[in-house]
Amino acid sequence: MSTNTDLAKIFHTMATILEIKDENVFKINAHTKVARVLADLVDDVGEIDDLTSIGGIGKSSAKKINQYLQTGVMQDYDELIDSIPRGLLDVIKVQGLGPKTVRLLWKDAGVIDLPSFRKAIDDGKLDDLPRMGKKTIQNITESLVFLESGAGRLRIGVAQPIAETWIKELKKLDGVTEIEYAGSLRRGKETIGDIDILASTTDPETLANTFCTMQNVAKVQSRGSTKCSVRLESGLQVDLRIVDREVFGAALLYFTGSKEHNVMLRERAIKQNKRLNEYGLFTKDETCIAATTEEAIYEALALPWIPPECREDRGELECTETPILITMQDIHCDLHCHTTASDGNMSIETLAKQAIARGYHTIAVTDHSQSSTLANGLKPDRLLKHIDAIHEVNESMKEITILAGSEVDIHPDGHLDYDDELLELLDIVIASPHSALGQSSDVATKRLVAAIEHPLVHIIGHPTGRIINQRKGLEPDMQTVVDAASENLTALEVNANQYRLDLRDVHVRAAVRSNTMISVNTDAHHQVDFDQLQYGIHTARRGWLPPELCINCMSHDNLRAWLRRTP
Ligand code: DGT
Ligand code: CA
Ligand code: CA
Ligand code: ZN
Repeated sequence: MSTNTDLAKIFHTMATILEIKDENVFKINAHTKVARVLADLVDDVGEIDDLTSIGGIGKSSAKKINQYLQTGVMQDYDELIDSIPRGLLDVIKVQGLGPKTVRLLWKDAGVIDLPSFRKAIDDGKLDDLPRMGKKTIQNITESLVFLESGAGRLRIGVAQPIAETWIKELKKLDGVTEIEYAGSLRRGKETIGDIDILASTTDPETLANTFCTMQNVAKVQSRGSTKCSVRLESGLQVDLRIVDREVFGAALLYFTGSKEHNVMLRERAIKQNKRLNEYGLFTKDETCIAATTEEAIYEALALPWIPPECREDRGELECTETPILITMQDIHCDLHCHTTASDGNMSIETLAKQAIARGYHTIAVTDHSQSSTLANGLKPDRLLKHIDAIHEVNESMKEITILAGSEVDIHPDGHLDYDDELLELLDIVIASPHSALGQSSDVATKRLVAAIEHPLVHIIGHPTGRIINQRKGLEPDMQTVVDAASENLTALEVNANQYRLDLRDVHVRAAVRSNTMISVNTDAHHQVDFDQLQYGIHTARRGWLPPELCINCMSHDNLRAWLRRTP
């Protein structure tokens, strides 16, 4: 995509966000105008000396464009996309919804993303809203589930619910004995190219028929007795393979991938005078050694069963035992959550109740610090009152420990957004980068290390600040960051939000290798955000994280001791 189109899209998005936020109409129109001018521009915008010579582009827009051309980021844009629930940009892609309606849905019906939109519809919350007739709602419901995120690869948070719905539906059919999703989705990758479903059935005809006529199938690309492929209205492709029950394990292994992992397994088989394919593991004279389960095949290859998340040719064939990886059940607390004090929509009590419902022993309230003005960050006097309020609720709720914390901005030069005297009053301090995410790798490394070395910081929140499909974020030297964290007993976060997944899988792997503590948190702003934990767990498992290296897996007392640690 050319720079002109990129920039046009950015200005268009900024206009949309400003409109959702009900900002000044002149400001909105100015952004829309710049987007149009850029889209129509014949010359490459980078070649133009004085941008203000173009009609419709004023001084401030020119400044933003130049910043983007020089650094690859636009501060204003980054700040704006952080200033509303990110999922609203998905909601606005629903046919027929304008910014005004989206604002209404957000403010009056608590809609923040597609899942909460669906829930609001199901709960009948939209029935009372103006401009939301029964027919509109019906149309929305139909297109909603399959809405894509825009860029080529779908976020796991979009693909996984679709796959789960399909599996649940198809499982009900007579004759189906096995059905699972495979491919990158089973490996828990952060983005998904297409969905691969694998099944065994005594009635392939019914399964294929149902599969090809599922709701929102736009096109049946191929339909055979062993393989069907469909494309949804959103463009997403779903493949179904039907295999004999006896070889389900071999097929599951093959179609889970990754290709690289498969290649390594095949080579290993050859070295042992065997042959591996999607039908099983065979001897030279074609006798089947194993095929029904993955475990049996790995075992026959003298390997432990390898969890799907580790099947990426990242050293997994050297394992002598199945690596012990973190699971959802190992998580006993959430240490990064927001309330109405900054940009969340839950009260301290609601937050605590959510945590109790999940069986947690501890929840940390970590609202934004003063420099995050767009997120309604707390000035010192408000923070002091907030700390008291949190401690008060903590006293009143015996079932759970509520920690008074803060998500403190790490300034571009590495210093923190509050003084030490204030930080000392907090039970837990998360330090996160929110601004200047386009700075050079060197500066970014120094910035993060400075925060890591700060004696009052417990966790570095979403260390790179990347947003999947939207923003690259910082690119520090991760080994240096990880080593500093390990040395200073600072934990690095795996932010479980499906847009972030930050640290990402390979970073977690580096951290694990250096014995660095990790904290998997949801960064919940709304109740539904707690359900994103699964994506953080996938990412952590892809980084081979064992529960021992995750502070969220500690017992109540061990966590308290860890938080009070002196480095
Ligand atoms: P994606 O869909 O791009 O997110 O990634 P995958 O890993 O789901 O890849 P996909 O959908 O093309 O194929 C699913 C799995 O099938 C893949 O992980 C491994 C297996 N597979 C597909 N094509 C080949 C191939 O040519 N050779 C081998 N060894 N395996 C293959
Ligand atoms: Ca796939
Ligand atoms: Ca596929
Ligand atoms: Zn943050």
